[in-house]
Amino acid sequence: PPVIRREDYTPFPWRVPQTRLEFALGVDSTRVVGTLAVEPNPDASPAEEIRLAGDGLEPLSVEVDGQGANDWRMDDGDLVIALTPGSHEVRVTTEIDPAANSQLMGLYASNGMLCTQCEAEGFRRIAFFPDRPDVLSTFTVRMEGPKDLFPVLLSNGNKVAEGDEGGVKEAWHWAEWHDPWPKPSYLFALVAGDLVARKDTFVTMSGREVELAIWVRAEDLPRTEHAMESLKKSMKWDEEVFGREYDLDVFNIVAVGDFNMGAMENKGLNVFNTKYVLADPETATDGDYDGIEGVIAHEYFHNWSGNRVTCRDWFQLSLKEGFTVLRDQLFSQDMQGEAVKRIEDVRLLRSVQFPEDSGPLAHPVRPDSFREISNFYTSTIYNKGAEVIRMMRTMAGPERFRKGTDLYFQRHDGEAATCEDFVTAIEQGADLDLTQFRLWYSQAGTPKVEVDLAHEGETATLTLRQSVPPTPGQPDKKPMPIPLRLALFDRKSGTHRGEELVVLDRAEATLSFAGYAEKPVLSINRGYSAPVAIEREASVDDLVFLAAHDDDAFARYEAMQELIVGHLVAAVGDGLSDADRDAGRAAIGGALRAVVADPALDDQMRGELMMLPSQTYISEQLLVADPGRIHAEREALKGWLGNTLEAELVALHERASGRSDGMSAEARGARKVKTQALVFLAAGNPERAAQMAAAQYDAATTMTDRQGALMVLCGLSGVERTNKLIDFYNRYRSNALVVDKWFSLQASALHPQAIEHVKALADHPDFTLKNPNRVRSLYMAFAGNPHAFHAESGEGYRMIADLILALDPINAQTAARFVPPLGRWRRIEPGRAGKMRAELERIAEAKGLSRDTFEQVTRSLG
Ligand code: DPP
Ligand code: ZN
Repeated sequence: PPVIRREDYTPFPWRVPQTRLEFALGVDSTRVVGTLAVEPNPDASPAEEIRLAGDGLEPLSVEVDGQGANDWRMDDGDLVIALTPGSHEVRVTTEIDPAANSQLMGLYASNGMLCTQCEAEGFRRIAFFPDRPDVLSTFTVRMEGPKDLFPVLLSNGNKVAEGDEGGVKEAWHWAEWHDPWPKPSYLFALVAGDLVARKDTFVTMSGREVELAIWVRAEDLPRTEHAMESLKKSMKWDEEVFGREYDLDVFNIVAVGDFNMGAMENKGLNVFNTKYVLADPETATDGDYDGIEGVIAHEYFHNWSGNRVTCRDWFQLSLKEGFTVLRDQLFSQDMQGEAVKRIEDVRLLRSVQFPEDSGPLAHPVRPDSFREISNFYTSTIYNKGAEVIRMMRTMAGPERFRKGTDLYFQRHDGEAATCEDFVTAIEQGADLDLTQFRLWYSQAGTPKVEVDLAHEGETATLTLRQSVPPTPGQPDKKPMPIPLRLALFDRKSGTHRGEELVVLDRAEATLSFAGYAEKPVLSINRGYSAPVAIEREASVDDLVFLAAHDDDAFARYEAMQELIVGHLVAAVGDGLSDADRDAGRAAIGGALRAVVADPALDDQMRGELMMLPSQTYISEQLLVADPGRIHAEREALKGWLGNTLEAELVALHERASGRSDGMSAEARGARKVKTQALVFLAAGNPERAAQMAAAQYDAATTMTDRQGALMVLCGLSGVERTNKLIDFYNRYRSNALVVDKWFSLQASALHPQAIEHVKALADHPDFTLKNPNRVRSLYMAFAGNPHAFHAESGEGYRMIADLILALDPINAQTAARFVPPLGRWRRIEPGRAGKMRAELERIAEAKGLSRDTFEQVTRSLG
């Protein structure tokens, strides 16, 4: 497959002001007639033919200006038609088989309904079209189909007509939709099925009433309330915080059980994975509730950051994704509380994006080349992209940043823009000089900042040194502007004299702070103001101090993490003397005890502070990691803490159990610390923890409590584990999303037989490779299970490679997502690394690999 390069961009020679699509719908056969009004693009060099992208399509008829055309050819799946200069009408008929579409790209059948997914390049599986984001067209869609199978017919925009008469067959009906906003084909959507809606209305800031509908299967209707509330909150928030008003009379959301991604922002007709719509306390966890709120907001916010202003080409993907992630993060901070949300976002960044950025798949926020764009829907594009824009906001302040985004929306409304356009608008609107800052878009790799604080006389001297590591294709890097919020604490009073924002824009800088008779305690990168790795030799005392006293919640969490990471990295490195091990554990135990006891903390924050750093994050600190040793040391520490703090943890569990019912913030916090307490106790006193977990399971009034208890039991051996797993399955077997949890809990458990469990689950009647949620629930959970995936025998690696090979022909996009865990081999100890590499080679040798998997495997072996 060819490599596509950003520098090769040229505009499309034709414009397509109008597109009319006519669908005769059937599950096994759908006929599509596409009529395109085309005219030469004055901004491009003229062409004598038009290339319409196709993927697996055959033209049944080709007409130009109402006449059958002969002057056309097929080229690599595309339809190339000769055209004389001037405006034309091009009409092409094709037929597709939605039921056979297991890739879930284009038009496909899910549970009897028909739906679409077009981003990034799925539209070319439906109709021949210039399927690229810089070709914007006004779409009119007429669809007809059997009324009994498809009583509901939806597309983008507004429904303009419908009827029962005139269908190709009796008992058919039809509907016509018109979307007044020109859009690229990746935002096209169509849904036909037996659906019911939760309806509501929203009055916009200018007083227009918008009809809201969330379409689901009838039995799911009771679980749509939270999604609807989230939608209304998102609409209001985007008006208040970004000044963005909704622009159609209807906003439809459809929930689909078979979906590759989380959700899709098609204009006026968002299509969602059921996972991000359906919730009630009995079947969804607090995390699921937050996920729904965040994803509903994200897709809604795309209406401006993505749809009204779209991307010129797919290299600009972060233009809409990074910005929209930032927008949904700020929204969730406002809904849920800033501190906890920020900690969660940073944890995700460091556990997914950092490993990506330090491995063979590292790429800049604005990539330079790709073979398959689906592989670039990455944590770098999304999460690092959001961090990069967040830094601009930090440097400008929220008010000036808003001036920048206002300018961006105003200047580029209706256009296909670039990351450069965005930066320029922020630069001018917010009055910032972002010349050097643009490096954040072009340089891959997580910058490292070495921090040293010296003290002499009355002066504290801070030295900062940055370096950006080499990444594939980018051996040498330049220093970037790194905004660091910092404060110097007086050890005695436990206070500081105010926070400063320092922008480190050179390789090295030294700052002096006068008037400190004693050496202060440094709190740096507060609020995680820059997505960098801070390296410093902070003393255990300083970290304990910050964990207890820092007034920045993130910095407090960070101090806890640093304290534990420092200890574990030393333990798995050269090993610790008994005395050092005891001292390290005592410090961590003391800090954790203080967290458990601190009356000033709410439980949500307490739960964050109690969390041990993840295995991936610890591995990231090491050039070459031994997963077995890290796992053993981490578990040993957990066990020691569970043992040493047993009384406190049991008391915490008991106290929290008294107030963990309902959906209040307090109850949610209580649920969080309950399960945290059980996690430590399970490592320290498994018998007692098993009893407590079984009791928590039985008394549970929410999925959060029930799943938390079952998660703990899954890691233990014994009869309670079996009993509760059986009970859970029987209780929820008809609910696919909860059955997913049942698979995941077993696949991610630290149980010694996890590999055997996963093998057995792959043969379970409920397991299928056809449903991405189900595949991920078993195998993504397994690939993230440090102890089972990294089994010394290499069996875990083999299982993931076998999965990739089996899934690739069915769903290439999803299969390729399983390559990165194997691609980490260079950072793993040689014994395991050889086995991981061998599995990648085995995949690479397979015949007929998809472009998706081929690209990821090649880069990973690279
Ligand atoms: N649906 C995906 C998202 O919203 C891709 N646009 O991020
Ligand atoms: Zn998005």
